[in-house]
Amino acid sequence: MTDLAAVKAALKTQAVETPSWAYGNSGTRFKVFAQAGVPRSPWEKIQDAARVHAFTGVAPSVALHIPWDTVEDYAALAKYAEDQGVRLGTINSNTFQDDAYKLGSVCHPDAAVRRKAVDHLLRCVDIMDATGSRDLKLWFADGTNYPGQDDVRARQDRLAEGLAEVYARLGEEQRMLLEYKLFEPAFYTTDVPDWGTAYAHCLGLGDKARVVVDTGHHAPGTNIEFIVATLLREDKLGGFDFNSRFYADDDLMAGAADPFQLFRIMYEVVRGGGFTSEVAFMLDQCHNIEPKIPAIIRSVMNVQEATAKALLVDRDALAKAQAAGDVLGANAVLMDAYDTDVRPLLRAVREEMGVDPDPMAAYARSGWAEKIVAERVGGEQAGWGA
Ligand code: PSV
Ligand code: MN
Ligand code: MN
Repeated sequence: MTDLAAVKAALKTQAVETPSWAYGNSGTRFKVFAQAGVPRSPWEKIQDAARVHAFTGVAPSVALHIPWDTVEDYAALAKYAEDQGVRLGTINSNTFQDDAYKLGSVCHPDAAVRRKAVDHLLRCVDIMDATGSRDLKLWFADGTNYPGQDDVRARQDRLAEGLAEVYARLGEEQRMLLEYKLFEPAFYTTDVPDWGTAYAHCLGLGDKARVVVDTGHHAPGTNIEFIVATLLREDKLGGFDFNSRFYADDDLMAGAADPFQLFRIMYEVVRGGGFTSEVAFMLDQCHNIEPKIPAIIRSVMNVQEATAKALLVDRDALAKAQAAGDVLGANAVLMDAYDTDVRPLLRAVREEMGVDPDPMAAYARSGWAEKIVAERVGGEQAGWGA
């Protein structure tokens, strides 16, 4: 039997971080479809993130992306976020948009380009000091397109050297989260293509370096929950970038493509003792054709639903069936939890938290969408590439 009160209590502590870039305009390499009312600055992105938290109760922080979210005074931005009811979370670095990075950033063959990239990462840690952020999330677009283009092994050495310099700059409470991605923009080799490479670098660096699992960054058919179980077992799982994929790095709403996979991942998190603040639950999504704020609210709710189902797994019954070699019985225990309609439970949890039981409807009624369309006119709209 699962303890329903404990499940509710756990759900109330969940925190899903939303990404500043999901609030801005984004698109594919073919077209960016501009939406009315989209934030024109980091300050306005924070306003929108605060709405997501207000209506869900479980999205208390917003991740920044530097330099997209450049401001003069980061402490003031942190204070502004607090006044809005959220806080600034993970700092994401960006070493992929300058011309200098055509052949890579921290793995580039030219030491001057590597210096520029590492300096940017160090600057990100300065920003973390000002914002009070715990985590620096590193994703590198580095790699090669053609066999022989560069020395693949030397690139690993350059990567290790750059990471070590940044790691040494971290404060006591700060962490480095290293994100892997199978391919894109590089197509032949990617310098951090998989969890094993990320794990090896993190292991070499030390306890403050952890792997981040972006659910969209694997080959089709990859058993992501196995990776999660392994990283948790090694105490090296730093967090997630949740999103959905059908084909590659699609960045669609979490839980939209494969809610069963999200449940299986969350089960391993719960099973592995990862349902703590040590594991950061983040979204990494782009809403190109759908309204952004409701899409982010929906994504947060999808993560909550997967979590609720994972918490509902009758672990005693599962352990018994597993120990008895009862294949079908064990599978049935897991499926019983997955097949539970957790929406009434989550409505009750929200009511107890003082949040509207139906966040989507509450947001629609709030008038925020109309207000930002009316007020946010003119200026540069901020988003991917801004
Ligand atoms: C690029 O693939 C990417 O989507 C990575 O997942 C990063 O986390 C994100 O961009 C932000 O840099
Ligand atoms: Mn990501
Ligand atoms: Mn990605």
